[in-house]
Amino acid sequence: MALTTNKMVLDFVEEMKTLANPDHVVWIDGSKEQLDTLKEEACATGELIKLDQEKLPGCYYHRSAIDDVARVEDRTYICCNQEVDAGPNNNWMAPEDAYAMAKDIFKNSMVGRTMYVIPFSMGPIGSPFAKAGVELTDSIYVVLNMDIMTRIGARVFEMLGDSNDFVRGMHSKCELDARRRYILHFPEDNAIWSMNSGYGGNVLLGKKCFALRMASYQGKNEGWLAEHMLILGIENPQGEVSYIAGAFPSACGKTNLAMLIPPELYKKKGYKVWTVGDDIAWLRVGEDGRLWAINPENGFFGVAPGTNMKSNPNAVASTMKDTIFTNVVLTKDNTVWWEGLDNNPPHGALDWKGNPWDPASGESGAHPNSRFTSPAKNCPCIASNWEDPKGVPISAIIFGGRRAKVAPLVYQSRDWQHGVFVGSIMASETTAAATGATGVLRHDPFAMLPFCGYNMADYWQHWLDIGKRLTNPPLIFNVNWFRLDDSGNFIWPGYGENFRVLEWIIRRCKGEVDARETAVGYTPRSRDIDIDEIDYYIHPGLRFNVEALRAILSVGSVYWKEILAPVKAFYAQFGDHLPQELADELTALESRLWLV
Ligand code: OXD
Ligand code: MN
Repeated sequence: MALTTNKMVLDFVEEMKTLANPDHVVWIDGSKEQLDTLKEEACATGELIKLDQEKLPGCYYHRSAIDDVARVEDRTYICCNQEVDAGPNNNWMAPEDAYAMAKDIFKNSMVGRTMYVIPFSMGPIGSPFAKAGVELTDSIYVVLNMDIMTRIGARVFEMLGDSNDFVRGMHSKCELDARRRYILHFPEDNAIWSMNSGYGGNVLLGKKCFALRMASYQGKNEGWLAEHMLILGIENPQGEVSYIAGAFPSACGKTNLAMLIPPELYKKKGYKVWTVGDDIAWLRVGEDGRLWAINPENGFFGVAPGTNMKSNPNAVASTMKDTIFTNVVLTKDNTVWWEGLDNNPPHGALDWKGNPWDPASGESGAHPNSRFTSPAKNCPCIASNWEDPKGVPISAIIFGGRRAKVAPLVYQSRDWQHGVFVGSIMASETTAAATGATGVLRHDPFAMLPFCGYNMADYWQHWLDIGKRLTNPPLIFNVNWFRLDDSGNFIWPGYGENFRVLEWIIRRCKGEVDARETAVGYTPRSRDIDIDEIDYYIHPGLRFNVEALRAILSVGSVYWKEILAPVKAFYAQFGDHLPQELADELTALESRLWLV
């Protein structure tokens, strides 16, 4: 039975029902009984496998199709009227062509299946930040993941009332045919159509599709920001909490950073880290002229490999109940395993493809982009105010990526405009979170290249405009945990030790420490980053001393000069949409570099 009288919702459901022709339509009310029935049904068909309920209560296992394991950026489109509005950063299709193609693919795609209607909210219901969506899908896996990742059910329709302000999401697995796989966004119609995929990033439409691509477009029109950012709070020994938002490309450690445990040294002094979000932030200018942020999600869709009791005990704890695991190893006693979980790969297990797996074979058992979907409330370090409807005030923004050479461990931008420039020149080596080659350096401004729903140069302008409204803006920093030595080894220990850098950042925000002015921005004096009692658990062979610290704090002007031409070429793609301020910042950087 329909759960709303909102005519726009009813029309949308009716239109899609006529197109996809499901045998049944089921409205998801969010009740435990309904979700439990769906879990049983999915176990009966093999879509889910129930894990050992003693060891992993409420946990299930899923395998996706083997050619459907990551976001498909080359098949992801922004379908707006003018190509220039999508920008060179997006694939573009004219809306009428996209609708025609997609209708052909969706036609009768749900015959013999059930269409589930999922009302969902991005952001805590009742928050001024929150936005509603309705996702239609023929996948129980999607329903159950949406239940973890967003707030679903009848209460969302109460929030929506008669309003037309909801994203219309349509997803069908169709035949899971990779050649007809498309993720189409129609920002001008508030619609997302996703077909022939079952992979989370392509089908959990609240996440990348809505909370980033559609929301970034809405934010441009409505005066706010939707960002690929974690949010964390650092509590000092006096009990004051300062919040940091951080943008890093996919699979560069956002979840680990968001949940980090401070080194013993700091823990003893009384420092704590609280997680507000691990992937997405929606940010608004507050009445006090500060930038306020919420995490619009309700759970974590984390990368499993490499997650363990040392690298991220809080993430491991989050997965111990009510979690869905996708494409990891399934052990013979119905538990899960992945590379890097521990040093005891299981025998007699099945790999992510469902084949018997021999740990000695050299083949990995879990897919490198295998995932866990866990409720945020499971996380031991979740901030008590993580669902505060007004959000949290942001003191610092950090940008980061995988840079073998050029970027120092941390530097601070000169001001907001220069910070926007720093975000715009971000680049990182690609990872397994998207299909395509890994380890290739690409420009990924603000870690938003795959997620900005409109012309990225207009997005930079929007950031500059937001800055003008902030009377008390966050300071902007760039960090690089991934610098390599000449033999290709990481120099910085990373993980929990990154706290040492965050602490310097917060001291900068409070005006408690000075810095060295360099051509690229302000860097710490080596005496101001505490390197006492470093724990080398992740990189046992590593030894870090003050020389190494000086080396990674240094700004190698030779490397920096090498990035100027690629940045110019990257900027040139945006033609006259490029804000003059950024062109000026590039010129200013160039002249500063020639002075050193
Ligand atoms: C993610 C991604 O899943 O960025 O968060 O790919
Ligand atoms: Mn992400």
